[in-house]
Amino acid sequence: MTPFDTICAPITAPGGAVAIIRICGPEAWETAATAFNSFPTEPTSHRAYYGHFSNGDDGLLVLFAEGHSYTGEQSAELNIHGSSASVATLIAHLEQNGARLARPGEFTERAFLNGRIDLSQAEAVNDSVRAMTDRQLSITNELREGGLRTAVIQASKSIVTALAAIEASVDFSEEIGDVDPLLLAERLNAAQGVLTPLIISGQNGRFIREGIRIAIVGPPNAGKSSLLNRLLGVNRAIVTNIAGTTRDYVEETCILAGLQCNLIDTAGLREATDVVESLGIQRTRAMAAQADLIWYVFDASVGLTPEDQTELEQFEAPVTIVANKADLGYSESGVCISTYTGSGIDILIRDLNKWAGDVSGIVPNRRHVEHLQNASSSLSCALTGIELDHPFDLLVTHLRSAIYELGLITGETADQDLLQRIFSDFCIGK
Ligand SMILES: Nc1nc2c(ncn2[C@@H]2O[C@H](COP(=O)(O)OP(=O)(O)O)[C@@H](O)[C@H]2O)c(=O)[nH]1
Ligand SMILES: [Mg+2]
Repeated sequence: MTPFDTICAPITAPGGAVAIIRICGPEAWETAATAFNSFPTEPTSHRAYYGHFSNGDDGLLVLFAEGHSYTGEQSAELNIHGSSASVATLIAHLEQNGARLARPGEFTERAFLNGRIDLSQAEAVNDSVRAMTDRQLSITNELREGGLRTAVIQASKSIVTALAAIEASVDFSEEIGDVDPLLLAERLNAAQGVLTPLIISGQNGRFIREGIRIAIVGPPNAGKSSLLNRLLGVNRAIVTNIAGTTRDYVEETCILAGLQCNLIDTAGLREATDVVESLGIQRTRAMAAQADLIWYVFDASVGLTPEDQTELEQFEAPVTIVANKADLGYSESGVCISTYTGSGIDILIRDLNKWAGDVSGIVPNRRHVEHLQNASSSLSCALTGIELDHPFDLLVTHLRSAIYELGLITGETADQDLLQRIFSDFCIGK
């Protein structure tokens, strides 16, 4: 195990009734003992002890022996009352008695460096903490439990075996003879067979994983802000019957049909009457360009105008047309809703759900998908090489690069830069 120093940090968010401070490293128990009046003479892993802490607070101390903790190192968790005063005084005491304040993500980084989890699992820890919907949580659980790690190792093994066979046949051609190209192709196809469904599931699950950016766009007075308010269940955006009420965009996150949605209400599209409105409309177009999905809202009693048609042709993102004010009129185009009566909103949400797709099992994140794709195209190059009877030593580069790409997912081939990028995204205490 890598020798590390002893670190500490609150692992709970401020504001709760209870706070937990974790200490981990070679002197974790020793440091905890300086802060706790009932430290046992024979400390036992996974036991909780009641007593008083150095700051006068009372609570529980839980001990974890080396090899049996989150990071793999000796650890202690101090359960105290959740006030900021209690946390700050205890942390100050620990800092004076052998521990240093942990950097963001340092506990999980140590778990990774100590080989308890791979990089994909470490990333999933962060996602578990941030999951907003039960679908995000279940994706994240699968990754955290090592679903991707197992699959990637399996693919990697097939490639390594193929590579070893080629290298042996190059080095010892007289003793071993040539490699059977069919056998080689079979190994690489086996690896492809693992990677392809992972890539598809990562792509299909993107919106469930990351949430959906939905820009609510359309002519003034169509009821865009009313729709936002209705979906949020609060009067977030100003609604009036004056065209041009919404000038700046309003962005809010909510959960619709179990999907994390970032709803962006925008200024109505029309010839602006003043500078502020025209800047607002510029922002509307920028929001529409960045959105995953556009809800184009128009007034059903007015109908879709030629101006609407022109706007609709310009969007690059997929568009769902929404005919609002169904209580006043009817439109053939799009989903008919009324933000007044609430009619049709369920259909709009069902449409969203269908649009976002469904996935189950292992859903790799964007970073994983990128490396899976790179590995997969290297394998394709190697397979083409085999088909075209290329000399086997030319395949070696492709196979090495596939192994390297897969190693970036598990972290095996990750450099310091990549690790830093990933762990700096964590909060302190993770
Ligand atoms: N009859 C009716 N009026 C609506 C409906 N939704 C919004 N409105 C009204 O339409 C006007 C414009 O609404 P607003 O949400 O500000 O539209 P926006 O300019 O597109 O954001 C307001 O007077 C709303 O009360 C609806 O479903 N039915
Ligand atoms: Mg508005």
